[in-house]
Amino acid sequence: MILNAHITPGGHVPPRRWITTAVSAMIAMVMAMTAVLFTGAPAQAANPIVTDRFVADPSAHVFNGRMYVYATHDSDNSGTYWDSKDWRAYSTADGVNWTDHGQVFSLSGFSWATRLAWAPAAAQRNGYYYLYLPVDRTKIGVARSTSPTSGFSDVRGTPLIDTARDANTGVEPIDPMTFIDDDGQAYLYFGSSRQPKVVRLNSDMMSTSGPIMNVTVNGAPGQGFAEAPWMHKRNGLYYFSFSTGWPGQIQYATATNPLGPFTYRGVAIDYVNVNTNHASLLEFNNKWYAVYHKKALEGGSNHRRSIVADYLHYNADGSIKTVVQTAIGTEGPYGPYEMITGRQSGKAIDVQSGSTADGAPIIQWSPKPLAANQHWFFRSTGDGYYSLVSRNTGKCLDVSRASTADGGNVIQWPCKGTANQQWSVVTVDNYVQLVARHSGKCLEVRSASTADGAAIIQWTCKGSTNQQWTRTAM
Ligand code: FUB
Repeated sequence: MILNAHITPGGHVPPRRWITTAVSAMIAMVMAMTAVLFTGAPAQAANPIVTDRFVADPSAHVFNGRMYVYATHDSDNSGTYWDSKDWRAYSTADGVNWTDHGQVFSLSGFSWATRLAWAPAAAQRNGYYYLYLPVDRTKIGVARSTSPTSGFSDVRGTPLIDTARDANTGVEPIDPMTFIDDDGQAYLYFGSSRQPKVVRLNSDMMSTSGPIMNVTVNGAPGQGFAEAPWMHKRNGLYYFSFSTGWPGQIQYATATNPLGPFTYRGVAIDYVNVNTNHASLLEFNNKWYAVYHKKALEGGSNHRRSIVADYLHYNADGSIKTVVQTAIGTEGPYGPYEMITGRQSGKAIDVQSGSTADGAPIIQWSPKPLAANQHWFFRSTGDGYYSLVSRNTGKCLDVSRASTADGGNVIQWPCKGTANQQWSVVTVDNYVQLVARHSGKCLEVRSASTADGAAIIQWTCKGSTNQQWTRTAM
């Protein structure tokens, strides 16, 4: 059951914060009581998607029209190592509102496992849901249930993969990923220590078929694969993505065969602010998502990570556009987004310091293609004007206090559809002017400055180059 409505009727996104104060503790208690009354406790929506605890290593899957995310439980570790003891699940029907399903399995469910409940994987087949769970850094077990969120048990009673028993597991068979191809063949990818592995699964999804094989990725720069393999298929092409190390990027490679060999194509997710990177790339409700982890809550660290979701986009040639990491996540528009650069300065319209606050000043800054605070979505009002929505925050470019004066400040503010947040786009040669609906004044770089940090303001339109802009698709 979805319990949280995280957007108030006015469309204002409440601040996201980690619960630390006594007042918040009381709120948490009430929320916990609510959780007892209902089947799922509320989680937050914008990034991170879970705010009441640390969770990591998302394995995201669409089952029956809903996205489920299975996670390592970082709040359950010592804080100095990845020594978690259980796994949790979250789900969403719309990519925005998340339901917390609590713990789905723990180390104690495997009689043969002792420690290190690491990155999970999941699959659905034949009326069952399967979790693939790496433990002890040496084994992967399978738990099965008829529900995606509860009732899982060890179906084999022994590991599916075991370094002590199986050939070619590699030294560290961790980070499983299950992929069922269109022809019904299922694969289990896993691995660390620079060598990804793959093995076919039988249709029972709890036994393997044939040998464990090495996955080859050709052409990756640097050291290539480190951990966190992920497989997805799009337009008949197999995309194999993985983390490159500690810290790591999520790089990806493609092939026409799920077993490879794969050819390096690029970076799907750049470095995050913790020393591991782990991502799911998937399509859900006709949009593509990157679900990954980073430090996003107070008290976060390399071992206390949080799961975030951002949209994933492709270029026309099937290559992945490196994910733009945002605060608003999938609450913001899907896009397309644009960078807006000044004709005179060549600098980009930028929310100062990537602030998420209401009222943050809009300035110009040197273009940074992956900076979400320099990306804007032109949302049509339907009558000839546009709101310019920040990719980072989902907030709108706004003339402060609806000033009509020359020099009126331009800020970000929650979108509310008022005329001081609406702009007409007037083409001048190969450039555009952006004219505020309420004042008729033009967006400009104050005093025609070419410096980083110069304020963006409104001024009487005069056709000068500091009032002209280039729009570039990102
Ligand atoms: O959570 C433990 C380990 O950290 C995972 O197995 C790796 O992918 C890394 O994210």
